Order: sequence, then structure tokens, then C-alpha cells
Amino acid sequence: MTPHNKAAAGRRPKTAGEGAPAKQDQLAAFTVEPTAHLTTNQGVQVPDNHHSLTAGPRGPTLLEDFILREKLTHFGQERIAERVVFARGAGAHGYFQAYKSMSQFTCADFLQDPAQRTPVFVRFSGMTGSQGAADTVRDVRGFAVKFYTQQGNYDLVGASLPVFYIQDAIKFPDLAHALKPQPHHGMPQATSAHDAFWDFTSLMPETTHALLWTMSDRALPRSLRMMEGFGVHTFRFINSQGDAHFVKFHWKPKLGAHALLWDEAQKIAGQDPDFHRRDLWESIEGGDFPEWELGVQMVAQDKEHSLGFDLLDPTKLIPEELVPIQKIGKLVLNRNPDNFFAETEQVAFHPGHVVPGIDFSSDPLLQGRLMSYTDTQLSRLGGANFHQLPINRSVCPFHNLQRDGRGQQAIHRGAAAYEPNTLGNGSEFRVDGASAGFQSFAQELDARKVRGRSADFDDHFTQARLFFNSQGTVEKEHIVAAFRFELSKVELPAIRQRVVDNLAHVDEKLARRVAEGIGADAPDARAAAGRAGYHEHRIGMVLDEAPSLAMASGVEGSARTRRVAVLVADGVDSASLKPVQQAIEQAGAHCTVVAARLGTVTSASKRQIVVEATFANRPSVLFDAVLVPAGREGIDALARNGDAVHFVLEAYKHGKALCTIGEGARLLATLGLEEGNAGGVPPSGVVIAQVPPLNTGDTTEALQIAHRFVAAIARHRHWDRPGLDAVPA
Ligand code: HDD
Repeated sequence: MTPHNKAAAGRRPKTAGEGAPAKQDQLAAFTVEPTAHLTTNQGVQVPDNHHSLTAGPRGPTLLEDFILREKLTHFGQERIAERVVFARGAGAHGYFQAYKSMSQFTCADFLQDPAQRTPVFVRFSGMTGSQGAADTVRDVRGFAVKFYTQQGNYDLVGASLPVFYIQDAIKFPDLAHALKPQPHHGMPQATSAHDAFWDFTSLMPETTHALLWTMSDRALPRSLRMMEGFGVHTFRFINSQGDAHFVKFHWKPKLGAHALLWDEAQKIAGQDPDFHRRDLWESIEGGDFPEWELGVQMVAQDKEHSLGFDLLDPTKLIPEELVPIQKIGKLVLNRNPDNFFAETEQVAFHPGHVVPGIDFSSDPLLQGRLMSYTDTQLSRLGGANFHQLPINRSVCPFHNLQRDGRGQQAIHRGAAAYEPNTLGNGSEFRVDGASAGFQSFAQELDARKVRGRSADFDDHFTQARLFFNSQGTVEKEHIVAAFRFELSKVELPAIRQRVVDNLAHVDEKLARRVAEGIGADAPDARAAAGRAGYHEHRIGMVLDEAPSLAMASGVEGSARTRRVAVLVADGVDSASLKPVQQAIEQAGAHCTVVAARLGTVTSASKRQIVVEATFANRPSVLFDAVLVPAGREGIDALARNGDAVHFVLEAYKHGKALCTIGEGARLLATLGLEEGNAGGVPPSGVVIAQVPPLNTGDTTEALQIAHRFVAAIARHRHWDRPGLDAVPA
């Protein structure tokens, strides 16, 4: 059974919710479910939910119908403003568990005890699109984690890229306005491929590094479960003695980091705009709990200036080659929300929600964020008590002297809502300079006020070049193609030219190739250098390349949770298919039987095979791999069906693993491949197998086929296939 079926059956994995009991109990107290009857909000039983109160059966509706009025009024107020950025999101519950005590570096409660599980709620999101946008657009994704720690809530509000577009929060509204649909006609939705975005970014060279990441495969994750996350800014760890280390946070997916192809991403946006959220939901429902490891890069306070760039600059990253990442714990998502609005929509993240042991750095982008998030929650969630919404409540008690406000849920008792006081409990209550509680790092500050940035922030190209140099050949090709696509949508030639000229400071060849693809003039580095906003202050990286920045060099792949389409028609050979299919499932991948129509097909041995999807309703872009069984009659039928042939060719073109058994290879005839592979060694990731001798009961050969196929699936994509451009798909 695929996770999809399981979800449909409404089944929950046995361990769901494990590790997050405290949060679950808290939410349960607020659960309101209709049982035998309905009531109004005042608790009055509704006699009839199908008819308004009217003057006679054919007369006008009466104004006194308070049941109707209440229902329609509430309905009209159901929507709240979507987030101004990162509007489209998907969330899940889970837990975080440290691998070892980090007390040497931080006193944060959730990083002390490896036996302790801290409940979390995670919201993934896309920065650009509205709530109804497609999931697979090219975009930076939000990766926001709320840890419900015993010392209060800690929010790590990060993203799928380790660097940001701008260095100072004062530019954030400009960035968002340039990125979002243009104000005069409200187009285009959920894409940066338009004049305003490239106009702004080409005038702001500090965006270059993040742009390179956005044009790379990183901006097209295959799954949220296969996406890295980053805290972006430099933060501080503080231990119980008050000693600090700078720290950068990383989330490393256990399934490795993998991307979609641009062609796939665009097609999926139409085929299943909910591709990522569905994948997350179904994986959790099916018990394939997504996992990430939390990694940290720590830099001692006195080594702040030793890296060759400014740690406070959010357009820079620390290459793992300079400061290795220590894995300090794991994040497991094991429970889907019960209610999208109450949890995923109402969750309020804030980079300023920190706990003892974690502190800010003076990164000017981070400092500005500290102001902005409260403000947005106040307007989005309707008042100062948004922390009392179930999803936002801390699991440790909170009590202070803040009072009243819209939507107040607490009934505060007593006469004293001020401090110090003696009226509260008869003796003096005073909170004044205690050494317990949140302590800020005692950073020394003695400075003149200035509207400006350190010259250290002025090198906008060296790390962009490092990133580009570190990509593999195919990844570089994808970056060139992405720039060409985006800029081809830009109507003003002057804007395209500015981008090309800026790129000349990253890599001359990259700039030239982009220019060729969009009919721009040859890149002119001097023109870029002459423009306002360009600063020449090379910091000089000690590295020319950092292999860790290439996605393809990531974690060893796994076939676990991958989706395999099994193409069938009447007359396929189910006997040879079955053991291969079983072995694939055992490797943790999920098979779905796909045919021309739903219902069943009859195999060569007259067995009924249930069809779960059709070529039209779940095309190849929604799968990671394709398996074509043997069976002359069945394969004849599939070979005559253009949709089936296209399915296979498209998967091939997208670099996906393919396996054919016996006559199944005929679906690859267009590629010049043959049954038994008479043509020689098949292309990478293609397994062309003979029918295994099953009448002996020996499944060794079938297992070998499955083993080769599973290994091909685990490699995610096979780019080293000859003549891909010529494949008609
Ligand atoms: Fe932000 C939401 C991540 C810079 C202002 N941001 C938001 C979310 C994420 C990020 C993941 C969605 C949280 C959720 O799921 O509810 N933001 C980032 C990152 C940044 C960043 C990684 C740079 C390193 N943001 C940033 C700046 C500002 C904002 C500089 C303003 C000065 N961000 C907001 C916001 C949002 C937001 C307008 C919209 C909705 C919300 O806060 O709750 O306040």
C-alpha cells in the first residue's frame, strides 16, 4: 500500500505523536468537535442546519434568524490576512533530541540531555507565492522550527539557503516588493522571472550570492524531506559561565539533499500544485517520518575576524571546509497537524523568541527582523495575545503582569498587576537583577552612531564565485539555464544587460553563456563596476572551491520513500514482476501500479492487478523511477499507447531510474535500447533485465534485478545519459 492509500484510509502510524505529548495534551483542551448535535457559539442547540427561518415556506428570510446570522457572519470572517512573505506553508509536529550534552557551549535546556525529547512544530514555506501558489516554483523555502523547551519557546526561523539577498533589514520591504507580483497588474504569481525582481537585484550587487543559490538546483527541492535548512545568521551560544561562541545552524536531511529538474518542477506545478505538502503529509501518515540532523559551526569569540569575511554579513556563509559542521541532535517529524488553520496558519514564529543559552549577533538583518515579526503577528493574528493561541503557547508555565488585550484567554486573579508589589501575596515581590533567567551576552559596545556598514560587507562576488566554482558540471548547466529562463522573461533589455555585467564579476564564462542565451551584449565588468551600489573591496577567500557547496556531493543516497511507477496493461507478466516489486518495497520505496485507466488489468496468468493511478492523473513527473514488467501481450498494448511511451521517455529524460523486465524493454525502443540489451551497456540508471527463471522457485535473479534498480533509484538522478536533448518528451 502506498502512503497515499494509507492516508486515504485515514490510518495513523502507531508512533505518531511520540515525543510531543505535552503539546498534544495542551491542544486537546481546545478541541471542539460536533458530536450528536450542533449548537450556536452561545451553546444553544441548532434544530435544523438546512433551512433558514422564513415567513412561510416561499417567503423572505427573517432578520431575527440568529442561527443563520451567526453562521454567515462567522463564515465571512474565516480568513485572516496571509503572511506578507512565506504565505504558503505546510507544517508538522515532532520532536528534537540532542545527541550529547552541549553544556560546554550553551546552557539551552533542549541541548543538555540526550534522553530528553523536546516537542517541536515546523513550518515549511515558499517566500514568493501567495497561499494558493504551486509548491514547486523556483524559490527560497522557509524552514521555521518552534522548539517548546522547558525554558520557553525557541524559534529558529531559517531558510533553505544559507545566505540571504540583502545585508540590512531596511531593504527587506524593497526586496519583497520587487519579488512579489508587480503592483500595477498583480502579475506574475510565485516567480522571480520578471522585470521588477531583476531590476532591483541588478541594482543591488549584494544580492549576487543569494541569486546564484536561487538559480541553482537548491531552489527546486525534490521534497521538503530532502531539503537542507539554515539559520542563515550568525547567532551566539552562551554557557552557564557566560562564555560565548558564534554559531551557525544547519539542518541536514537524513534522506540527503535532492532537487527536481526545472522542466519537472514546472509540469508538477500544474499536475499537483500541492506536491510538497502532499509528500510531507503522506510520508508522515504512512510512518516514513522525515528526519534532519542539527549541525552547528562554532567560532570562538576571539576568532571572529579570522575567516576572511565578516561573520555578521548574512550574504556570506562559512564553508564547511573552513569550519566543520558538528552534528548535535536530530529532528523527527511524526505527526501531522489536526487542523491546518489552527496550527499551520496561526503559528507565529519570531527570530526574537530565544531561550537562555542562545543569543543574537549584531547582524543588521537579524537585528531588523527582531522588530518586524512582532508587528506582523499583531496585525495578522489580531492582537497582543497571539502567544495564547494553542500552537503558540509554551509548554512551561508563563506568567507576567501583562494584562487584558483583544482575545485574552486567561482570567488573571489578584489586585496587583505591577511589580514590585506587596499586595500579591503579602510579602515583597521584586524581580531585579537575578542571575537566573535569560542573560544577554555582555558584549562591549562603544561606538558612534552611523548609517552605514563596515567595509567588510562590500565584497559581493567572491563567495558567489566560490559557490559557482564548487558546482558540478550539470549543476553549472542548470544555473546557466535558470538565468537564461528568468532573464528571457524580463522585457527591458537594459535590465538583462545589467545582470549579465554583474555576473562578469562572478565568472566571465557564466556571464558570457547567459548573455548568449538571451541575446544580450557581451558582459562588461567595467560597466557593472561603474554603477552606484557597486563596491570594490575584495576580502579574498582562502578557498577556490568548496565541494560541500555542491548538492550532488551530498549524503550517500537512499531509495527509501521513493516513488516507483509500475506500468501495466492486460497481459503483463505478474509472476516475474512480483518478487522485484516486493524487493523494492522492502528497500523502503513505494510502488504504484499505473495503467491507461483505473480498475484492474488481467495478467498473462489471469490474475487481477489493481490499478492505482492512470498515465493522465499521475504522470511520470510525480514519480522517481519506472518499472516495466515483461509479458508480450501487455507490452504490445503499452507500446501502442503514446501516453505509456511518453511516460517512460519523460522519466528517462529527467534522469530517473528505469527498469524493464523481458519484453518491457520495447518501451525504450525510441532510445535505441532493446530487450536483453543487445545494444551493449545500457545508459546510467537503466536496468534492462531478462525474465528471471521463476518456475524453479529461485528468486535470486529477481532479487539481483531489484538490487540494481534500487541502487539506481538511490542515486536520485542520472545525468550522464547520452543525447538527452534529443529525447522527444
Ligand atoms: Fe522573514 C516570515 C525567514 C528576513 C520579515 N521569514 C518568515 C518566515 C520565514 C522567514 C521562514 C515564515 C515563518 C512561518 O512559517 O510562519 N526571513 C527569513 C529569513 C530571513 C528573513 C531566513 C533572512 C535571513 N524577514 C526577514 C527580514 C524581515 C522579515 C529582514 C523584515 C525586516 N519574515 C518577515 C515577516 C514575516 C516573515 C514580514 C511574514 C510573516 C511572519 O513574519 O510571520 O515579519
